[in-house]
Formats: sequence, structure tokens, C-alpha cells
Amino acid sequence: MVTNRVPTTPFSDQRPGTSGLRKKVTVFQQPRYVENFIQAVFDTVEGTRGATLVIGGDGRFFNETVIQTALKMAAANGFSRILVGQNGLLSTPAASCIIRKYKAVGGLVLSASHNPGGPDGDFGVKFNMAHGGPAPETFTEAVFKRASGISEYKIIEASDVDLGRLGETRLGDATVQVIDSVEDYAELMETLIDFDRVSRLFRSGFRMRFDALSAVTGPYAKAILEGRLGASAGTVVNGEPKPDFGGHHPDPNPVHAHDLIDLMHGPDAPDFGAASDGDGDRNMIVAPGLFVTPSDSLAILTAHAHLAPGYSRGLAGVARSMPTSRAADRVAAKLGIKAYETPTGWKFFANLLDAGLITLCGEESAGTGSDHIREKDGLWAVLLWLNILAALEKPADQIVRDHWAAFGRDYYSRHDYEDLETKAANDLMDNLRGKLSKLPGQQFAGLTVAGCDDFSYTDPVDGSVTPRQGVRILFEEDARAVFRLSGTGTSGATLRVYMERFEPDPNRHSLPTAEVLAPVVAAANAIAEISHYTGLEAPTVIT
Ligand code: VG1
Ligand code: CO
Repeated sequence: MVTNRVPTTPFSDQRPGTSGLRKKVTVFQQPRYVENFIQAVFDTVEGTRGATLVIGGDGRFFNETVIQTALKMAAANGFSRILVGQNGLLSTPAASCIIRKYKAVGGLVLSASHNPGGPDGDFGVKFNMAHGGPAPETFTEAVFKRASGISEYKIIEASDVDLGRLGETRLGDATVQVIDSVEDYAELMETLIDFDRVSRLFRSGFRMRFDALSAVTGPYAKAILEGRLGASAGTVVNGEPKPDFGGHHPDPNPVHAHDLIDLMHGPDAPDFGAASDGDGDRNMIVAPGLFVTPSDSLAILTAHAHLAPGYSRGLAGVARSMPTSRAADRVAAKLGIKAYETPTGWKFFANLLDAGLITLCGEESAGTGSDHIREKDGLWAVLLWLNILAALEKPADQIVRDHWAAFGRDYYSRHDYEDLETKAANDLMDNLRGKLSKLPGQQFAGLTVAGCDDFSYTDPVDGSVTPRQGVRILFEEDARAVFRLSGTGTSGATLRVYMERFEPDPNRHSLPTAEVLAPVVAAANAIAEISHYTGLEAPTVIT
């Protein structure tokens, strides 16, 4: 077998963001672009020789092309065993599960997650470590440095591997094993969730809809919900992964999953609704007539997780990303467990999980997970909800309302200003950071600033410090506004403004979110001078 060392020259833009390297498909299609990045990753991984590597993706356009390249490069770089999902498919949580189960040195996950797909859409490459979680910043920075000085990559000459057929094939000195994408994941779920109880729930006539948005979760949801748990056929919609996600924007939020939202608010709403994103790590939960914010969902799961077999011994602690509402903290306080606040991005949860400090964690962007893997896990969250619904024998909306009655309600909304000019977005943040010291005590839209800072995270496990993770402004009225720039976009810049307000009074738990948050929105706009810097009078997406 011939191993070629192919000369190359670096690209200057291969720095991974919040979750891997994410660019337009057309950028990835440039000759040597994929090869350079993958070689930089392999050069950075310690101990590739003789090791096992996992490869899979969310099935978006360009997935299979990159997988074939990655396989031949992995063989050339000394990996001895490569596990790849059938048809090139692996959801991000399944990849994490498989890396851990088969003690791989890591895995390549090909996905741009919730970003649109297709020839004009986005593509992405993420690397997960031996613990199954996203590479930490020390690793991604090393990859970037390596990619910036790369001069050759290694690839073997071989024909493409048949990804449709399960089983082993030789590729150079390596063995490629095409594995069932769903099996290992489903097995893991069975150890955590009371499948018998959830089956009984479905047999009793409980109806649900799971919208896979034509992305990777379809096969997983069909096999588990309709297959193992006996939900009626047709429970899973848009269940075939498509290279362009059937035109869907695979971001499970009320804007992009509006079909599900409409159904759940209509007269024929089933008992429970859920959706997941491109690579299957996010989840959206909808009760009849009521969208459950991801922040509330994390809090509710924290309060009731002990009802599921995997968590019957209680939780060690809980963590949330900084912009996620403080609802989970309230539950943690009542349970007497510790609540941690991390920067945005799943990679920051890994140390806490590895050290056993937390059991559950989540983000406002619809990511929820536990110590069963090192990624957020969309379908797992849905299954845990089902377990809780079956155990409490209460309608989903009632569970949410009871939660608010017990803990108070954190009204929550995120405003995104997309496709801004990078300079305008940076100027806005610079201006905001520059005025922080003068804000405390000032009033905006009737709210008084109690305190503010630029979030800096000190990892409690390894002591590493990650500064400048977003500006937070706390108001005396128990409200909060957070500002940060997205690290997953592929064109221009996106400003995210996260707003919340706590309402303890049960008589005020059924108000429209926009009404309750109006003063916070006005204050946030005034403080950050959003219209001035963005030229926009309103956000492009409100979730
Ligand atoms: C977004 C979300 C963040 C999430 C990240 C990856 O990042 O805000 O919470 O971890 O996407 O999610 P940003 O930097 O654009 O705000 V996914 O589903 O790509 O794996
Ligand atoms: Co995702």
C-alpha cells in the first residue's frame, strides 16, 4: 500500500470556534483544505500509532467525501482501527458513546450542527478526545498552530470503503469497521432510562411527536421510540437524514421548528413534542400549548432525574453555561448540591464531569446532558423527560407549572442579531466593555444596574482561566442581560443577547414572556447601543 506525503501550504483561517472548525461548504471544498485540517488534528493527537479512531458525521452534504478522505488519512497516520458509522452517520452523542465504549483515542465528528446544510450551506469538523468530549481550547489552539504552519499531509492510495455494508475491511495497515450507528447508543440509553415504564406510558395511549428535522437523529429516534419503546408509527417525523436537511434549518427552536410548535399549540396537540438538531446533540421540549425553555428544562430534569434508574442515587451537582438562566441553580440550592457556571460550549463541562463534581449540565441553546457521555445529548433528554412523565403521571405542561410554583419562574429569551459586519460587532462589545465600570447604580428603562462584569472562568479542576466569555449585567430587580458574540457562525458576526427576569409570584407565571422582559430588552438595548452599532431596530431571531 502506497502512503503519499503530499506537499501543501497552510490556510490562515483554520482556527476552531465554539464547536470545531465550521465554514461554508465551498470553503471546505478548496483543494487540500480538509486534508490540512485533519492532518493538523492527527499531528496534535498523542498516541495515534496503533490506536482506535471513531469517524462519523450528521449526513450533511460533503459528509461522505470527507469521510473517505479521513479514512485514508487515518490509515496513513498509523491508526490501527477505525470505527465508522454505517453510511457515514453518527450523531454527536453516539460518537461520544462509541469513543468511550471502545476506548478510542478520539473521534472526528463531521458536522456544522444546527447550521443549514447543502452545497450552499455549512460544513464542520470537530475532534473529540478519548473521554468522548469536545477537544479543549489548549488542543484546538495547538491544532490551529499546526495548521498554520503545515507543509505536508499523509494519505494512502486506496479505493473508497463501502460505508453501506456492516463489517470489517482492510485499509492499508488499518482495519476499518463499519458499525451500526444506533446499537451502542440505544444500549446505553437502556441502562439509564426505565424503558418498561416508558413503554407502558405509550401503551396507555400517550401520544408524542418527535421532529428530527431531516437530520441525523431520525434513525436513533425511530429505533428507540417507535422500535424499542413502542410509540406508534409516525411518532417520528422528518426521520430520514438528508444532505440538505430537506431545506430545514436543523436548529430546534420555536423559529426553525415551527411546524412542531404549531402542532403543539393546536387543537390536536399530542401529549408531548420534541425535536433535535443537525447532529443530534440538542433538544427542544414542547408541552401541549407550552414551549419549555431549555433553561427550565435543565432545572426540571435536575429536580426529577432521580426518578430514572441512571440517576436514582441522586446528583453530584449541576452545571450550566453562563448565559443559561439561573433556574437550575434554584433547584440545586434546594437539593443541597453545588451549581457551577461555565462559559458557553460543551467542552467546559468535561472536567467537571470527569471529576465527578456534576451529574447533569446544560445550555440555553437547547443542549442538555449528563455524565453518561461527554457531549450534550438530544434524544437522551427526551427519554429522561419521558421517564419523568411516566413516573409523575402528570401532563407535561402541569409539570412545568408545578415547577414554577415551587421555585418561581425565570422568564427567558435570547435575541440574535445575525450577519453583522465583524467590525461593527466588535465595536459594540468594545464599547460595552469600556463602560462597565461606570454602569453600577445607573438606571435604564426603570431597572437599576446592581453589578456587571466580563465573565472570566476559572476551571475548578485544573485551575485554567478562560477570560472574556461575555458581558453580564445584573439588575437590582432580579433581572439579567448577557452579551456575547457567537463562535459558530460562518459569515460575518452574530451578537447574542440573553435576557431573563425572575418572578416568584405564582399569580404572575402565565404572562407573555415578551411583556415581562420588555424592560430588560429596553435596558439591554440602551446599555449596549445595539441599534446604533448594528443598524438594526430588531433582532433577526428571537427564541
Ligand atoms: C452555539 C451555542 C452554544 C453551543 C454551540 C454548539 O454557540 O450558543 O451553547 O454549545 O453553539 O452547539 P455560539 O458560539 O454560536 O453561541 V452545536 O449543537 O453546534 O454542537
Ligand atoms: Co448540535
